[in-house]
Amino acid sequence: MTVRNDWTREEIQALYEQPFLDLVFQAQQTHRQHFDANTIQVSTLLSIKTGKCPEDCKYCSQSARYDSKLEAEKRIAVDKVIREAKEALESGSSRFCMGAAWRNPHERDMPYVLEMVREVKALGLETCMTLGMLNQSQAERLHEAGLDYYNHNLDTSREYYPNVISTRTYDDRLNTLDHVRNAGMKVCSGGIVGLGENQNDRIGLLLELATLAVHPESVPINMLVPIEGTPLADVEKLDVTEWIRTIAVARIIMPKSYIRLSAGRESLSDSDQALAFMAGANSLFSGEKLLTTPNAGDGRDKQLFNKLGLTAEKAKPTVAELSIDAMAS
Ligand code: SAM
Ligand code: DTB
Ligand code: SF4
Repeated sequence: MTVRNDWTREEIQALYEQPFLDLVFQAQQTHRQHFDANTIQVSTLLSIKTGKCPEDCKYCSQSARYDSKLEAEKRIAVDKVIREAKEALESGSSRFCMGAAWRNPHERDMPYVLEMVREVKALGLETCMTLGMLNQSQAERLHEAGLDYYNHNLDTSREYYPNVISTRTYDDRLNTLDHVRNAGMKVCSGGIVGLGENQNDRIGLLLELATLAVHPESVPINMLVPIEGTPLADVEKLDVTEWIRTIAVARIIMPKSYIRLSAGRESLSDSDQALAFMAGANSLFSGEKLLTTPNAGDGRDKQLFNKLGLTAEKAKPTVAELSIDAMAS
């Protein structure tokens, strides 16, 4: 089956509204055409600058505009990042994702983030960053330093977006994705469900992602983690089957992308997560913490992987390791 970038809203809606078991079955069939069904890509997240963010994303613990009681932390030192990355590698992660609560990186931050990328890459981990909006030159410098992925989410549909964020536009986000793509990096972009949006908005988000000129290689589907003090703290909890439907449709319409179980796993049962894997999810964040909120944790994930017979995708060997192998053979 070829990868399509011309999906229509009607097609996506028809997929989304199928009987649940038909949808999950179709997603699993698509999944098996492109991936090993029992291998999950595991990433670790680290917050490299926490809180006091000038943006007003209504879900976020890190926005300076809401009283979320979060303890802010200035940009952390490069050696601390390296220590955390080594631990992530030892615990079985293949990708290390560094996030900062910025609207965009300032030029004074660039030497530090570039150094972080170089050092983490040298450990043999894939590198990912999420630092807010990027201009073309910043994207190019990150790529040159060895950044593999840049995460920047569309978050929701174009129509619902103004209810969630007012300080940057939907087109600002698409421009950053263009800069990342033009610089030659892989794109990680997805969204959040459970923001109070309706089904049409979840379909709208999927439509935007699946009609990008090139699909994001990684598509995180976050489930809102309600944060006390933020405007979305008391939004009605979305039924978990809607999250699974969103994952399943993402799998069908972006068949070669990694679909990532992101925020929200901590509150889900093992069987909900198994259903998400059945629906084609094949990537997750490991560790006790996401950026600021608790995550499922390594112990629980190890049990889940054992119970379901899943294995973590191996980190790709570094260029240095490859040449040592070549010399030895
Ligand atoms: N500040 C950068 C930015 O927004 O571009 C990077 C970090 S930001 C925390 C990355 C993504 O995490 C957001 O786009 C959003 O999709 C997700 N996220 C943040 N807070 C969340 C929450 N409370 N529940 C679920 N997802 C959340
Ligand atoms: C993404 O889509 N989800 C991750 C990652 N990209 C950076 C972040 C989730 C954050 C959840 C809330 C928190 O821990 O602050
Ligand atoms: Fe800032 Fe990112 Fe949180 Fe928005 S999601 S408030 S940009 S840290």
